[in-house]
Amino acid sequence: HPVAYDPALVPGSLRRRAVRVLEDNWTGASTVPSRSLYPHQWSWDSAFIAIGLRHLSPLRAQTELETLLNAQWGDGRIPHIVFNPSVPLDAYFPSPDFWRSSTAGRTAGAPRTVQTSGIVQPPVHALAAWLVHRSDPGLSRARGFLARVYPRLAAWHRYLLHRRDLGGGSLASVVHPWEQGMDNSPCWDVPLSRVTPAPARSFRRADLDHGAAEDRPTDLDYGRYVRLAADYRDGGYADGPVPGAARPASDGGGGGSRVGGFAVEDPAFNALLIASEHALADIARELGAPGTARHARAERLTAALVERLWDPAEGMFFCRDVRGGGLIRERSVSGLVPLLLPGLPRDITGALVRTLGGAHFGLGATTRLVPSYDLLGEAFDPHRYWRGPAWFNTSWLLERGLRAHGERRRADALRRAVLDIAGTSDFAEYVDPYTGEACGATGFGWTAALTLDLLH
Ligand code: 9YW
Repeated sequence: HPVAYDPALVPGSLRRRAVRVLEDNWTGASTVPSRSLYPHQWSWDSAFIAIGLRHLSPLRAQTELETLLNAQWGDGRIPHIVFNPSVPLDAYFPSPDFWRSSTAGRTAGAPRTVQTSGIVQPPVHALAAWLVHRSDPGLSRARGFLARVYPRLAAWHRYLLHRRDLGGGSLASVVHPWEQGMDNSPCWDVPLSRVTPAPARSFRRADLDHGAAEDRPTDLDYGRYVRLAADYRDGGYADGPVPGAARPASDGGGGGSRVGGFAVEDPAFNALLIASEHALADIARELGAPGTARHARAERLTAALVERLWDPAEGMFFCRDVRGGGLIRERSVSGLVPLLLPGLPRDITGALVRTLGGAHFGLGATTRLVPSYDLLGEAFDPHRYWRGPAWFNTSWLLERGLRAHGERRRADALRRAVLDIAGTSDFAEYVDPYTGEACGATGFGWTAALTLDLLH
């Protein structure tokens, strides 16, 4: 039931409308994902937004990333939210008084002057910085952009590769579903079931003021998100083994970490880290240092990703539940995102392309954008957030992956679908994967930004 492209539904040029969304969401130093739902700066949103902004204003694209990096913690982490102090506390939950970064995060080096969350989001930033540089190398060199961001991005990767290797197999773990960016993915159902939810009375969800309840995560999900985040905060946002406790076992069955019951190695999070490590190598070379060691590390990480998360029988990557042990056999779009990586063996890229077009994701057959979750999965719901709807950032990543591996026809079709449906849905946050019907917020930042990128 793909949506036909109907230019009559698209007044004004698509480019002009996308630019308008980015203008409306610009705050002066960064861009909000959505004026209504998300009125602060989000980490991976800003990276995707910078990738689009570079076509509009390379200076603003650089500023977007610099603003985020100014909120980096001393231990290297880039927080998932940087709060805008002029937005009322009750506009978004969890607000700064929940995270208490400048006090609870002191040991981990949280900044004193800006309030942030204490968890992270996928590391798309070095990739974004490199693409932003390439859009206007003259301006970038004149402003010393790469020279300024390089040490910060290197510290960010160091944090993920050292402090977050909780499974002992070289990959980074996420310690909260919000860190992976696909908040209520069915992949988290089993690891989250071990978490005792915080009582519903102990917090107030601001998202339900702006979004339909049936499109959002449930109250039970939120109870568990709050418990995990509060425990992490109460432990001072410390990562890694508790002194004196057993080290995490390399089979992924370890305990011994200070963080709570949730630790997962996710394919998209790690694939983005690897793509960004390649970008960091390119940045190093541009700055006159050899990039070879970083490229080599990215290749080693690619091998670790395949060894720990690839399932040849299913033709896709799965998450690994570091606490419970073993792969989580839920088919999420996350398990296709590694197609982005240049160094994957051909049999793996071939299998990923087949899975993308097969019955579970239906791309080019029953769907035009990539659904966030298995169309045949028991938990599939075409409207509920990351449990089925199609999101534009993941389709953008897969469009790149298809193109990088010579799948031009499929890449062209996916590009066309992103542009059509972004326009007809008024730059929706996410859409029904069958009909393209808009869900969540409209005028969404990364949808507009990635539309601009694909128009160029
Ligand atoms: C929330 C801002 C963020 C995205 C996430 C998305 C959602 C925040 O919005 O999370 O309150 O649920 O899941 O990926 O960065 O756009």
